[in-house]
Amino acid sequence: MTSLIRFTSRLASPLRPLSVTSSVTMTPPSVSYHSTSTPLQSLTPCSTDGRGYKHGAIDVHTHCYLPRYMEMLRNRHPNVPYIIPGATPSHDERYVILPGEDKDKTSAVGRPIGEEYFSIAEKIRYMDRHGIDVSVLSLANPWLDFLPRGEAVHMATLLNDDLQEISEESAGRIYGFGVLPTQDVIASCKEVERMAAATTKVRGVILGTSGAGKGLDDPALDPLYETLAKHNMPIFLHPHYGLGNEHYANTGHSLFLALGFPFETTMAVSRLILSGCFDRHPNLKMLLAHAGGTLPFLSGRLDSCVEHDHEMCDKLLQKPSDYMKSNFYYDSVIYHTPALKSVIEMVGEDKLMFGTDNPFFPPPGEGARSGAEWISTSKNMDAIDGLKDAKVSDDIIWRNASNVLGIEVPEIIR
Ligand code: 5CU
Ligand code: ZN
Repeated sequence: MTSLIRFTSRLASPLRPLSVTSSVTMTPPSVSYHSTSTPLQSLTPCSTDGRGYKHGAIDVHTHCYLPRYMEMLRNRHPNVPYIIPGATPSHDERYVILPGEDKDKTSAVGRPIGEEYFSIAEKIRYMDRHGIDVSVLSLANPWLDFLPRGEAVHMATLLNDDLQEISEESAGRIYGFGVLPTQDVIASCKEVERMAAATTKVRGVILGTSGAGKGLDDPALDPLYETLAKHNMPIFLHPHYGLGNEHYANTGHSLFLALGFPFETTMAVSRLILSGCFDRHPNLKMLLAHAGGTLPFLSGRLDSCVEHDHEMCDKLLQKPSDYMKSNFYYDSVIYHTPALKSVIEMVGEDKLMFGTDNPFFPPPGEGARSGAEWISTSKNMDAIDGLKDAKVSDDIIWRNASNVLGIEVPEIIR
C-alpha cells in the first residue's frame, strides 16, 4: 500500500511562495532511485578539490534519466527513444535518443550509457570531482513528449515525486526542474499547481520546444504560462528536435548538437517573443539552454527586422532584445570566453548561470565510469575563469542561480 508524504516548503526564494505548508500529497515512488547501494547522505560533503576551485558551483543544466524513466525506455524497443539491451542488465546498454538516429545509416545507432546517466550517487560523485556543490536536476530530452497523453500525465506525477524525494534526501545537494505532460495543457497546469503547493526544492520546469505539439507560441499554452508565472516557476527551455537536420549527414551527431540544437532554441524563442507572449505574461521567466542558442548574437538583427516589417513593427510593446533582458536567463554551456563575454554584454552579468549538460559529453572511452575529469565540464569552467573578473565569475558560477532559483549555498562560498 502506498503511504502518503506531506511536504513543507521552508526555503526563502524570490521565485516561489514562502513558507507554504501544504496538505497536498505526493506519492512515493515504487522504484529505487539509486542504482548503487551507497546512501546519499554519505556522499553529501562537496570536496571542492577536484580542480582546486575555491567556490562550489551551482549547476543549472544537468540531467538524469531517473530509474523509473529508464525502465520505460527499456520496454520501448524499437521506438525512439529506446534502450538497446547490454550483455547483462544495466551493463553495456546503448541509448537511442535523437530523432531519426536509427534511420541515419551514416552514424552509429545509440550511444553507450551507464550509471552516469541514471544514478544519483554517480551524479554526486561527479559533482564532488568537479567542485559542484548543488545540481538543479532535470530529466533529459525527450522528456514525456513521445508518450500518449494519459501516460504522460501519469508519468509526470511519478517522476516529479521521485525528483522531490531525491532532493529531500540529498542534504541540499540536489534541487530540481520538474517535468510536464505538455501534450495536455490543463493537466500540466494542475501539475504545476501541485508542485508549487507541495514541493520544497523543485524550482521550475524543463520544457522542450514542441509544447502541446504545435510549438511554444501556440496560444493553447497560455494557461500554462500564466500558471508558471503566477508561481514564479521559470521554464528551463531545452532543445531536442534539431533544426536544419537534413544538412547534417556524414557528421555523426556533431552538427546536430552543435548547430541543430541551438538553431532550434533560437527559432522557438524568437517565435515566442514575436507572438507577444511576454506582453501577456510579463512575469514569465525562462532559462535558455546553451546560452540561448544563437539568439543573443542575433538580437540586433531581430530588432531591426521587426522594426522594419510593417506586419510586425507595432505588434509588441518592446523590442525583442528588451524581452531577452527582462524575461530570460542563459546557461553558460558554450565553452568559449568570447561568447560568454558577448552574452554578458548583451543581457548583463546577472543573467548567466553555470551549467554542464552532464551526463552528456562524457570523457572519451571508459572515463565516465573511472571517475576521470570531464573535459567538457572543465572547459566550461575555464571559459568562465577566462573572463578574468572574480565577481562576474562568482555571479555565473553560483550567485545568480542562488538568487534567482532561491538555492541555499553553503556558508563557505557566500
Ligand atoms: O549528446 C546529446 O545527444 C545531447 C542530448 O541529447 N541532450 C543534451 O542535453 N545534450 C546532449
Ligand atoms: Zn542538456
